[in-house]
Amino acid sequence: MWRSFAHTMLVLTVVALLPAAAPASPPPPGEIKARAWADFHNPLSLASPAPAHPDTMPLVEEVTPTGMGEWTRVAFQSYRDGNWEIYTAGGDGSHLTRLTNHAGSDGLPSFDRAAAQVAFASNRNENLDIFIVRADGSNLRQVTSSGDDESQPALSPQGTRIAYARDRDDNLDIYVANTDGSNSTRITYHEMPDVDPAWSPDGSKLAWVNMNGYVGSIVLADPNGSNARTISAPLRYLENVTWSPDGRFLAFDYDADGDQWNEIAVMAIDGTGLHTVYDPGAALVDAWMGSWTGEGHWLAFTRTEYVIQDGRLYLSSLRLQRVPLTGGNPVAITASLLDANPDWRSFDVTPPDSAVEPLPAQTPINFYR
Ligand SMILES: [Ca+2]
Ligand SMILES: [Ca+2]
Ligand SMILES: [Ca+2]
Ligand SMILES: [Ca+2]
Repeated sequence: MWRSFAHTMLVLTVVALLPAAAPASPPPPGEIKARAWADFHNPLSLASPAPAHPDTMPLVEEVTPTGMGEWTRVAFQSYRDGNWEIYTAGGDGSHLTRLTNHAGSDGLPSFDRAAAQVAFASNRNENLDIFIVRADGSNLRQVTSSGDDESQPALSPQGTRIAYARDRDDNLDIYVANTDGSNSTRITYHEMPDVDPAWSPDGSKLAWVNMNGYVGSIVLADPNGSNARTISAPLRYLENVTWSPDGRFLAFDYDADGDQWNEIAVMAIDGTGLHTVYDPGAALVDAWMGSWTGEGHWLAFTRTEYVIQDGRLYLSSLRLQRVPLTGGNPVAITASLLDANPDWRSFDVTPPDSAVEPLPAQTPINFYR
């Protein structure tokens, strides 16, 4: 979630801070992205103003109802009301519920396993802090309150602990605390940014990303930081690590083919089998990994499109979509072009059968004779 947080909340601010001098000839889009990426860890991203080109974002996308709204929930952030807020909806976009209503930027939602509560990051108190709210919008409470920026919250599956990244003295590290904020413990001590924590489905492991410039490596450890080991090669623009429901695989996004724009990829937790699942296949488009669907057949993600104006990268649209784990065409989750960072939960292991097949009216009881 680390760069998504930056991207989603901050790209506009970041680009606004870049030198104003125009080059003799415009740099290629990839170079502009690389330049913006260098500042993406700046937590001020949450203070991002509205997307730059709202006129280019008509809300026109159709979503086909599938009935999954009754057995799935997706937490996400949306700018649809002119301010980053936390929402939930069914996996088909139905049952839309807004959980926050504050002038500050609220983003990066994380469900517990039961989808009973949502953790999120907010800059409503000047710097970034972690908050938790019930899935019905009640019982909002603040988990962190330091003057540092705390972000990228990951609720443990049981909903009792929370992992997050804290930016202290310009060094991002992973912390784990109880959900009331007590017992906050730092578990990484690298000079480089340690970001994007993710709990295994049984709560016994944490994965996170250790950054080094444009590349990141996936680290796996116990929740107290012990037994840490790096399980991936350095991957360009790596972010948004998330576990499969069976705990055997990780999905994330990175630039697999070297064209600067991110694809969604899957790898086993022993580091083998790295392969690309989905490539948007266009310049100025990233796929940001969000969450596996509960039954594990789909990957929910943010399709992120950019525009370049005056040599700067701007967000153009953010769409929630899901793509089959086996690859193929994405399906829309919501209809807005201003939604990002989905976290998906399903309440059943498998979708319910839609109907029992009725027997023919005249079927004899002794039909097998
Ligand atoms: Ca808000
Ligand atoms: Ca803080
Ligand atoms: Ca660090
Ligand atoms: Ca790419």
